[in-house]
Formats: sequence, structure tokens, C-alpha cells
Amino acid sequence: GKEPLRVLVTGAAGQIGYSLVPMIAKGMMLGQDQPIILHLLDIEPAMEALNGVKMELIDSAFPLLKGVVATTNAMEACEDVDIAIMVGGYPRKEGMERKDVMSENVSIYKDQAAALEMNAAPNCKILVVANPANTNALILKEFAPSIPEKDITCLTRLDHNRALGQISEKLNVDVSYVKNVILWGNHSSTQYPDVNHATVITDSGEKSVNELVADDQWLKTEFITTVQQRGAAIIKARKLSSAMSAASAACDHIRDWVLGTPKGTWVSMGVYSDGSYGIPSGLIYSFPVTCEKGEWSIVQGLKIDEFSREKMDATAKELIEEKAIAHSCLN
Ligand code: NAX
Repeated sequence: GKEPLRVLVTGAAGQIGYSLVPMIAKGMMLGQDQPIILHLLDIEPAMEALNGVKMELIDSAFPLLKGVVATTNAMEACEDVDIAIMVGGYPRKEGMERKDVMSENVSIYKDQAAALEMNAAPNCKILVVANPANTNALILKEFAPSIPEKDITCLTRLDHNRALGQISEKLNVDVSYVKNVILWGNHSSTQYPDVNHATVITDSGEKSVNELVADDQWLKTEFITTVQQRGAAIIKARKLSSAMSAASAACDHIRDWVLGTPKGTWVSMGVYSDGSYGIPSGLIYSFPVTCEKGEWSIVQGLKIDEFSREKMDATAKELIEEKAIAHSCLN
């Protein structure tokens, strides 16, 4: 059989962690033939809860799970990891300014960048989930200069999947027949879910979502705001933020990155901009990507209309502002 892969989950005592670790241990992230050693990191106040998660992992008797390391030491947690899923972060508390939350997270991501750089396996693939996800990933990159840009990404797959879900509901078609939506930009309320290139697989071939929905008004307004504000709707309903869907999206992100996207299908990932589609380089921005042999590449040559251009630039502008706030926290 295969050698086990070491998968780090930070913030593993939190609610996304609780949904995510059993998915990984059941092979939903790296496949049914891939043994796993889980590395779980959290902070001292959560250590008891983290040990509880470790106990439940043992009690689940997952055949693929070959070991669990549970620790509050970032250096130890990062030792030889092949995949790092960064879920741990400082939550926004009532009365806190955006800058204060940013400042807490910048210092966390600065430290964890150093731990990954020193201890992770070469070519470790990193996914930042914790908010502000794009900017945390950017800070991680800046403080881990030896980790290649291509190995540092952030999660926008949840937003991508939410867009697939809304189209599937609207057209009353199986979600697996909907493909090639795009989530552009920041994982925030300025994100732009775009269906201009999306299709549905039907008995008579692939049809454009624009044509099938045949309601430009809905696509340009309600669809976009529903996807953008879905996180808030979940909090309102559950009194807790999205966890199951976030964990599932993190599995999708890593699975497609490592094992490849199906032919003719792209997915959305927050990746280092190379200037594609006029998005400034030096930002972690969500693009449509295809993956092959463990490498993502941005889908090129899509036609961008004026409506999309404006929305893509607005979310880029917000990321430039976040980057400036993050940098001001470093002084
Ligand atoms: P929880 O508060 O339940 O869990 C966070 C965990 O991180 C806690 O156990 C905490 O002790 C731990 N932690 C704090 N500082 C840490 C550090 N320095 N090192 C290691 N662990 C640390 O939050 P949860 O609901 O699990 O959400 C986690 C993060 O995901 C949040 O930042 C949240 O905003 C973000 N999200 C991002 C999404 C995305 O699509 N990118 C969607 C879901 C989610 O909102």
C-alpha cells in the first residue's frame, strides 16, 4: 500500500475542525487508498477539547487513520506535513474593528508561516480557511519566502459550491450536472459569483446556464447576493457559522488540487495572481483553475463583459485595501 501522508489541521478543536477531521480520516480528501496521519494544532485553552477530538478519532477506528498528533506547539504540528489546512484563527468579537481582527490574525499567520517553512515537507500544499482567508494566505506567503507561491492557496470553494447549489435549486437539476461557475476575488461580501461560462449537462448536450435560467435580472441581482450573503444566512439559522459545508469544500479543494480536476471542468481557488484578467499580481485572488499532477493553473481566455469587469475590479480593490491594513499591523 501507499505510505501515509501527514495532514495538518490547525484550529482542530473548533467547529470546522470537528467536521473536517473525520472526512479526511475516511478518505474523502485524498482517496480511499491513501493512509493518513493527522496532525492537530490548537491553542492552550482548547487543549482539553483537542484531546477529546483525538479520543473520538481513535474511537472511530478509521481504517485509513495511521496516527494522530495533537499539540499546541506549532513547530511540532508542522513536522513533515504534506498538506496543511489552516483553519485556526482569531474570530471577530463584538465591538472589534476590522483592523484589530486583522492584527491578531497577521501575528498568528506570521508565526505559523515560520513553523511551516522550517518543518513542513518540501512541496507541502497549504490551504488557508481562516478569515480573512485571502489576506491570511498572503501574509503566510510573505513570511515563508522559501515556500513557492504555487503551494499557498485559500478557500473559496465553499462560495463556488454555494453558486452551484443555487443554480441547481433554480433549475431543479442535479447539482453534479452544473459546472464551471466562477467565484472571483475575495472570500468576503465583495466576492463575485459568475455564471457567464457555466453550463448544465443535459440529455441533448451541455447548455449554458444563462440560457436555461433565462432570467438575467435574477442572475445579476438575487443570485449574486444570495451567494455573497449565504454565510450570514447560515449564522442566522444555525446560530453558528457554516462548518459542515466549509469542511466539505476544504476536502473538495485539496482533492481536486492533488488528484486533478475532471476534463472540461474547472473549480475556484484563491491563488497568487500572476496578472491574469488584469488582476494585480501580489494578491491572493480567487480564479477559475484546472488542476493536473498536483499543480493548479488559471483558466485563460474567458471573455469578460463590462458587468463582470466592474465586479472583479471591486473585489480586487478590497484585497488591496486588506493587504495595506495587514501591512500596517506589522509595524
Ligand atoms: P471556531 O472558533 O469554532 O474554531 C477556531 C479554532 O481555532 C478554535 O478551536 C481556536 O482555539 C483555534 N485557534 C485560535 N488561534 C489559533 C492558533 N493561533 N493556532 C491554532 N489554532 C488556533 O471557528 P470555525 O467555525 O471552525 O471557523 C474557523 C475559521 O474559518 C474562522 O476564521 C472562520 O471565519 C473561517 N471560515 C472560512 C470560510 C471560508 O470559506 N474560507 C467559511 C467558514 C468559516 O467562516
